[in-house]
Order: sequence, then structure tokens, then C-alpha cells
Amino acid sequence: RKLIKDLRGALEQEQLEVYYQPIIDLKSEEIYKAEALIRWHHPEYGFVSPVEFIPLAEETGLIIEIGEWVFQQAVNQVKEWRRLINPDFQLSVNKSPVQFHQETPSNWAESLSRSGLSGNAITIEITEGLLLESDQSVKDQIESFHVAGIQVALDDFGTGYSSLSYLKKFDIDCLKIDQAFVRNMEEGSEEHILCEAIIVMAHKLGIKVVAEGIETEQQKVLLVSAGCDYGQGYYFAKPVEAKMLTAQLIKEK
Ligand code: G
Ligand code: G
Ligand code: MN
Ligand code: NA
Repeated sequence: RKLIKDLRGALEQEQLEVYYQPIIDLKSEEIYKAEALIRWHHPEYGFVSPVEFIPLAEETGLIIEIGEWVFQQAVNQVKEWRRLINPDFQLSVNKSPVQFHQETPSNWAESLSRSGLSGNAITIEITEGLLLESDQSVKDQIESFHVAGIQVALDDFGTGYSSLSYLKKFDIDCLKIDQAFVRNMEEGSEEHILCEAIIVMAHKLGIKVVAEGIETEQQKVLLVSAGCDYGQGYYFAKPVEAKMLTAQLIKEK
């Protein structure tokens, strides 16, 4: 498999880049944080989607190296944005289940303090497959993130086995409603009713809610009236290179 071989060289050859997509506070409509999303510029095939290469990276274990690299990029970037824009700026970083299951415990909290950042500079996004396994070491890792002040968000909520009981059991700070719900949301639709219910229940558990994949004004309006805290999607902004977001943040300041 050529793509796997190429992926091994991608880091060294600087073909990987981290893009950032703003996450908006739906009350103030201001950029509140951003999600780090990896991009691969392949020399022959052009842009390869993470949907294709993240699974390969997971299979081969390359996700460990790539994940560390993304994390370090995000740390450097959040440091710059805290200095330039807002001392409370935050970044969300995706962490694959494979990264949780590696033997060495995560040293992300240490890296943050070495960079002079407090834990609240970073949110870790996990997927619910990880929680299904209900492994004590996963629980311990989430706990150690919390001790360091790092928040934990549950990504793609509503697509899998989504049980609200996980949210309590694993002490999740934030959930991200999957794009599939938002995409098909019209007033009174099943998706609309489900979103409203998820938001009410999350809030009762003290959990914040991000809606993903907001593309239209109407979706935004429905989510605001449902009490959703934050929004992410093309309606507000696409994932962009760091320097483009820097320019936008400076303009908005
Ligand atoms: O932004 P985009 O559509 O390209 O991302 C597609 C998928 O790839 C999303 O599910 C996202 O969570 C995942 N992804 C993007 N960047 C990373 C990363 O740095 N690490 C992991 N594990 N997944 C990522
Ligand atoms: O990590 P996660 O699975 O949440 O990844 C988010 C993915 O969704 C990324 O691939 C990102 O590029 C994509 N995305 C973000 N906003 C939108 C949107 O409004 N519409 C669509 N179709 N995709 C989006
Ligand atoms: Mn994510
Ligand atoms: Na998602």
C-alpha cells in the first residue's frame, strides 16, 4: 500500500499541516476557540483527506507520532494566539483511541506546563468508541487531564451508541453534536427535537454543547433557541491555515 509508505515520509518531508476551524460562542457570535484539523498535501495526489489517512495512521501506529506532532503544533499556536489576541484563547485537539491505548501514559500535561501554558489552553476531543470499552486506564487518563486543567470533549455525539450515561461516568466537559443532526435539521424535524433534548440533558449534567456542521442561518437560529452554547461550521468559517486565522482574529479584535 503506497499511501502507507508515503505517510511514513509525510512528517519528515513536511507535507503535513494543521488547519484551524473557529468555534463560535453562539451568544456573542465571537470566536471562542478553534479546532486543530490535520491536512496532508501529497506530492502526487494533492490533498488527501484525514478521513482516508487517519485510519491508516491508526492501523500502522503512525498516529502516535502524527498525534504528538499535531499536539505540539497546537501548543505553539495557542501560545501565539494567547499572546497576540486573547490570553484565554483555547484550542481543541483530536485524540484517537489508539493514542489512549499506547503503553506510555500521555505527557501532554507536562508539555503544556513546559511551554508555560495552563491546562485550559487545550481541550482533548475523544470519540465515544473509546468510552464504550469502559477501560479503567481511559478513565484514569481523563482524570489526569482534568487534574492538569485540560478539558475533554466528546466528538461526533449522536452517531454511535451515544449514551448519556457515559457523559457522567467519564466526566466529560463538553459534547459535540454530530454534523448529521445539524445537516438535516428543520424546524420540528426529528433532528431538531433530538438536538433540543440533547442540549437540555447535557446542561442538566453541567456539560457544554457545541453543534458541528452549521451551514445555514436557519440551523444557527434553531440551535440558538435550543440553548446551544457553541457552534462550528462553514456558516461561520471553514478550517484555514494558522496565518489566515491570525489575520481574522486580529481584525475582529
Ligand atoms: O476536518 P476534516 O473533515 O478534514 O476531518 C476529518 C476527520 O479527521 C474528522 O473526523 C477529524 O476528527 C479527523 N481528524 C482531523 N485531524 C485529526 C487529528 O489531528 N487527529 C485525529 N486523531 N483525527 C483528526
Ligand atoms: O473532528 P470532527 O469529526 O468533528 O471533524 C470535523 C470535520 O467536519 C472536519 O472534516 C471539518 O472539515 C468538517 N466540517 C466542519 N464544518 C463543516 C460544515 O459546516 N460542513 C461540512 N460538510 N463539513 C464541515
Ligand atoms: Mn473533532
Ligand atoms: Na465531529
